[in-house]
Amino acid sequence: LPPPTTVTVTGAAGAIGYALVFRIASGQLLGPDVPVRLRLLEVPAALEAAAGTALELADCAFRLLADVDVTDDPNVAFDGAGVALLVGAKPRSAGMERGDLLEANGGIFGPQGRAINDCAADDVRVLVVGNPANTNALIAAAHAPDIPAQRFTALTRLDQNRAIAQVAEHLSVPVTAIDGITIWGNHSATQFPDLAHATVQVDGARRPALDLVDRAWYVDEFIPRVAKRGAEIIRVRGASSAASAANAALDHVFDWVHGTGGEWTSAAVVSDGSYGVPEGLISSFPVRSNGGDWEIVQGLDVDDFARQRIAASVAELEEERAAVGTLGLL
Ligand code: NAX
Repeated sequence: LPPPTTVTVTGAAGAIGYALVFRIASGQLLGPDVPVRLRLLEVPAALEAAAGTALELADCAFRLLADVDVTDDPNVAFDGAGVALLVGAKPRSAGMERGDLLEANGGIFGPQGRAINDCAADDVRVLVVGNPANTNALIAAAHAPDIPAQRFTALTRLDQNRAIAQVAEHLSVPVTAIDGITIWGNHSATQFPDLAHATVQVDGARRPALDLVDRAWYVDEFIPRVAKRGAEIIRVRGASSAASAANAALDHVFDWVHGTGGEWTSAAVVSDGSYGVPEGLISSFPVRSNGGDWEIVQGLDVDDFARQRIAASVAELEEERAAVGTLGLL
């Protein structure tokens, strides 16, 4: 077996963290032949709970788990990290303005970005899950000048997986029949789940998804349902998505590390100006990985409908960037 890869999980005592770390230790993040060293970062008040999770990790006797450290010091947590999963964030509390939320998270993601810059492996892969994920990733990247911004990404794979599941259910086909869905923009209710390039395998033929569904279903049901699925889960389950978010984080990193082959998926990555998204914003795109960096899929036709939807979500990202810029967080 190769030497272990250090995987840092922040917010490890939280709901997503608990759904994540056992699967990482069992090999579902990096593959069945890659040992991992887990570093769990928590706030002081949750260190004891994270230590309890570490006891349970030991009790699994995972073949691939080299060791587990629990700490509240970002410099210790990110030391040598090859993968950093930034899950811990400040949730929006009652009466909190968006500016307050951005500022509170800037206080987390700025110092963590700095610690990643100073301590992580040169080729670290960073995935931000904690909301507002895109802008938190932007803040972390801004504090890590020595690490290419391409190494900082945010999670929209859960939205992608939700979109696939909705189409599969609507058309009564297996999820494996569906290809070419894209999530554009912000991981928020303004996101655009795009079916324009999606295809579905039916009766041995690959057909455009938009030939198989009504326009009204696409625009009035599918798009809002995917964009607001997080709220639906909270309403029905009584708690926010945790296992599905952890699962999507595993998918994101697994594909980034192992490559996507010909298919594309969605991830929020730093814009190079593609599709009119201002350079430097961390926005969701159709992406492929060759096992090294994510690459934005080029040359897709974007019609007026899609252009407007993408622009609306990107406008929100620009507002968030301007707000954190004004707060001195970039
Ligand atoms: P929990 O509140 O269960 O856990 C968060 C944990 O983070 C807590 O244990 C807390 O102590 C810790 N934490 C807070 N500040 C920290 C810091 N500075 N350093 C280290 N740890 C810190 O939330 P959970 O349900 O696990 O969700 C975590 C985040 O994921 C939230 O921001 C949530 O909004 C976001 N989500 C993102 C999704 C996505 O697709 N991008 C979907 C699911 C989820 O809503």
